[in-house]
Amino acid sequence: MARFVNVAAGQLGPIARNETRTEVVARLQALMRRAHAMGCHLIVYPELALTTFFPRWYIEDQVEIDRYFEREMPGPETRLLFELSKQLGVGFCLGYAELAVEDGRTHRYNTSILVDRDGTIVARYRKVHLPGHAEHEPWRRFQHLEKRYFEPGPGFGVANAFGGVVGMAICNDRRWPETYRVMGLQGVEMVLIGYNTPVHNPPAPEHDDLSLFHNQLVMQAGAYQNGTWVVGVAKAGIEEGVDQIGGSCIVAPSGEIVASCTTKGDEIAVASCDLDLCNSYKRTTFNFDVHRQPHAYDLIVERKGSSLMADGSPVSTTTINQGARP
Ligand code: ING
Repeated sequence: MARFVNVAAGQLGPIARNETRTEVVARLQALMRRAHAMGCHLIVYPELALTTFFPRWYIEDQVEIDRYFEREMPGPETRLLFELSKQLGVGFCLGYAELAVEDGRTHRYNTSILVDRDGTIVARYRKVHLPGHAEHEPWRRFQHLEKRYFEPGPGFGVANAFGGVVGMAICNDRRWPETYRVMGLQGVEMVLIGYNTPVHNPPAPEHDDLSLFHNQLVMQAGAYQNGTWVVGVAKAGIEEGVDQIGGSCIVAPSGEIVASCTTKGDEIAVASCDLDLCNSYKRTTFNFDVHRQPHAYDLIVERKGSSLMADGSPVSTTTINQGARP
């Protein structure tokens, strides 16, 4: 049998610093209408999809920083998107900067929500892997201050939605295998990932030419190794002078890319995703219960950084296999 979810990757081109939420919501609505016209049940939008990617700047005034955050969701300007979602019967995944007051304390997260076809929020995820740096580093062509502006979230969950098991991750999360495996262990069948990825990575410019390759590599690997669909959606193009990759795509549990955007602007790429295609991978090659050997994996949780031998050389597998720990 088949369990089809018709999905649109709702890629955005640049969002200017002075673009209002109302203007951005109009762009999101236009993409949702196009997705609906293609028979989609779900549209996935990028990370921080309501504003420009503000962590590219060192901003000292907290009032100015907080202008990029949402205190309520839906809020007065985003409500229109929820209403269209309910009207069209198209659910969505939306990334935004969340300002939350919990137990009297203010928290700031890089967040995404999953909204069902009736316009109700069914899941919320707060980005775990915050890349970049926390202090102003003027040597960089542009900053990447997510470690300054956001707190890491508690972890990766899944939700029963769209006829299957759906999970979320955000941008840098997609580069870490733990992201997919933690959701894989919860039976995830579709992982929704928005991203804002500059072509240029100041600490490692030699990686720049590989930015699109790395984007696809990690999502294809995550999909195949966990028998899940993966939908990756870019905020693309030259945004306030910084060129960000496109490469939005929909990856099947086989690891094959079944749909992808070809521009760096507002664009949808659509696929009819049969969630039952996950089964043959989850029941054979990646039948975790039959094949995994957790007794061999404890370093993954015990150790944050990789340990190096006294002379600075990496720990040899021989050392680990003998159980001796340097
Ligand atoms: N952006 C980038 C990402 O992980 C980055 C940061 C770029 C890390 C290039 C490594 C190399 O896709 C966000 N927002 O995480």
